[in-house]
Parts: sequence; structure tokens; C-alpha cells
Amino acid sequence: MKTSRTAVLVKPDGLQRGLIGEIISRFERKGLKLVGLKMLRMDDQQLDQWYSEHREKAFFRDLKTFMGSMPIVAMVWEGIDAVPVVRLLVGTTLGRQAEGGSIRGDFGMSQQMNLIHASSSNEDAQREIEIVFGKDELFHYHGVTEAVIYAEGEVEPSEDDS
Ligand code: 3AN
Repeated sequence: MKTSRTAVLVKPDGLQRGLIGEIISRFERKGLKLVGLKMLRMDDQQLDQWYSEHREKAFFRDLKTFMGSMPIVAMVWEGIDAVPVVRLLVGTTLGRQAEGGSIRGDFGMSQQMNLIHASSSNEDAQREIEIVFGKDELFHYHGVTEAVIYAEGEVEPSEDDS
């Protein structure tokens, strides 16, 4: 199978609560590969693009104000089925109902302050990655642990691997 990529944001509440390392660690331990990482403060245009599907929602303005209020940490993770794998580790939107063992389930109580964003489809991932990362900020490299994370032949080699 081919690997794919997904976008993750650690939101202002995750930054303030000192959960950056914990969150990165969970994805690393799972066996996902980090291929992009940056800290930034999202501007108005980036937030409009990022949350375009929520433009009509009542919480849109508050969400934008919150997300633009502080820096966030953006990441791109790669692996087989990266989008659903990351969403499983993140947990459902409302922290109070999120499954124990998930990031929101273990650390969150809120709906808006839910620590983290994870792409919900491959199309969203592609769109979101392009909002925050330039091409030269995304990396291709061979992960030495892949030989024990996946069985031989389970991952189709990518032309970009070096
Ligand atoms: P998820 O982040 O689980 O994919 P979405 O896409 O439904 O959830 O919502 C995007 C973001 O909007 C959430 N991460 C959360 O911060 C915020 N949000 C969603 N629903 C509400 C709500 N009812 N009230 C306030 N904020 C919300």
C-alpha cells in the first residue's frame, strides 16, 4: 500500500498546556513519520481558508479569534492511512466524550478547546498542508524503523524516497 500524508495543528490551548511534546510523541510511537513541522501564527486569510467548511456556523467567528490569538504548531505526518490513523489517536471533537487513550480523551474537556486539529480526508489534508507549508518545507526521507513498523512489501516505495 502507498503511504499518505495528513495535517495536524496543536491549537493555542495545546501550546499553553505544554502538550506539544506529548502529542508529537504519541504520533511517533504509533509509527507515523514526521515530514513537516513549524510554529506560526495563522493570519486571517489562512484561517478563512482552513475553516471554509465552517464559515456559516455560529462558532466560526469565535473559533477564528481563538485560533488567531496565539501561535500554533503545525505538522505533517506520513504513513499508510495517515488520515484515519491520526483521527483515531486524536479522538472525537468533544473532549468530554472522547475515548480514553485518545489525545482529546486523555487531555480535553471542551468542544472548542480541543487541543488539536487533524485533517478529515485526503483532500482536506492536501488543501490544509498547502495553506501552511511550502513545498520546500516538506521532506522525503527513509525512516530506518520502517523495516520493523511495516512488514516487508507492505509499503510501496515512493519515487521520492532517498
Ligand atoms: P474536528 O476538529 O474534530 O474535525 P470539526 O471539524 O467539526 O471537528 O470542528 C472544527 C473545530 O471547530 C473543532 N476542532 C473545534 O475547535 C471547533 N468546534 C466544533 N464544533 C464546535 C462548537 N459546537 N462550538 C465551538 N467550537 C466548535
